[in-house]
Amino acid sequence: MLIKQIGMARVISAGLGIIMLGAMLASCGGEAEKKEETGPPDPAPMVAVAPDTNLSEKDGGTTIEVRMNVDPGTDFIVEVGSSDANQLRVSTDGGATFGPAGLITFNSANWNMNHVVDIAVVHDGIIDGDHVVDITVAMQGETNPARIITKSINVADLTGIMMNEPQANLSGWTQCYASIYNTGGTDAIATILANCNQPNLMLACRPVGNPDFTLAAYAKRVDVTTDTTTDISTVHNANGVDWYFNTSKSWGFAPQGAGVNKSNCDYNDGTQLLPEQRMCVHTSGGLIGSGYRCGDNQVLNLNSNADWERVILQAP
Ligand SMILES: [Ca+2]
Ligand SMILES: [Ca+2]
Repeated sequence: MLIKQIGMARVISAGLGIIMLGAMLASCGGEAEKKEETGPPDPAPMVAVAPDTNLSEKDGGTTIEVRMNVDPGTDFIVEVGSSDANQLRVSTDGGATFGPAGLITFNSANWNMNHVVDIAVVHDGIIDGDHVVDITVAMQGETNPARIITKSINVADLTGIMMNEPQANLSGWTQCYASIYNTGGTDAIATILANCNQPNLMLACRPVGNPDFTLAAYAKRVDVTTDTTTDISTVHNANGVDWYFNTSKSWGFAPQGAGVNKSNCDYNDGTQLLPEQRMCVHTSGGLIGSGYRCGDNQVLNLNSNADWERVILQAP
């Protein structure tokens, strides 16, 4: 009974929940061990604010907040780790550096203050499916699973069309082509594809000088460059995006299932679904042409426009 009361008091103050109580009861076999349990609660980290549990590569990330259950009296080092640093990375220094793990030092001055831990989604640049990643919080070096707090986060693959995506988030990608929308008749598509020869390609567009892409989408290189002929409505679906490509018509993407009107670029006559999520570049005779859209052409027609650019990025 004594053990149970102590155990319950610990649960209330420790915030580690029933798992910790169960572990302590299981370990209390004899009288000598019971006496050892009569001291103050063990210092242990606790997660005061839990993370978002559903993220995608379209998200920047989430945060958790960590503090101690009691004053540790001396320096107590907590390690926050990611079970898969290829999907989620953590920062315990306010976002200055991200890695597979980070440390927080608690002491009598800060034990009861929430320390914000930033968790960043890795934009890996590959079509790698969804992953469940465990974020763990425990005393540095802790190996007892009952004393390790685990928060599982689902990280969905990046699919579909990104809007207002910071290029800085696309850590797996390198730029292999860019031109202003008024460029036409000079850049050979064969040369562009020779430079953009990695297995994944992303088409993107934005105002010149803007660090964020107004629109961006990617898929396997073979999908982004599948010839959809000069037909007005044929698309090729891949990675949640409808693609079209022909060296004498146009090159671009539209929302999955929303239909296209390649005349010669995808043209919004006022009836298109999701016109703001469509990108199109004219092509002619194997060359990139001037224009045409980065969003809704009824809002902004980019033929001969000198202020917007189209960009191609690649990833292994
Ligand atoms: Ca991923
Ligand atoms: Ca991915």
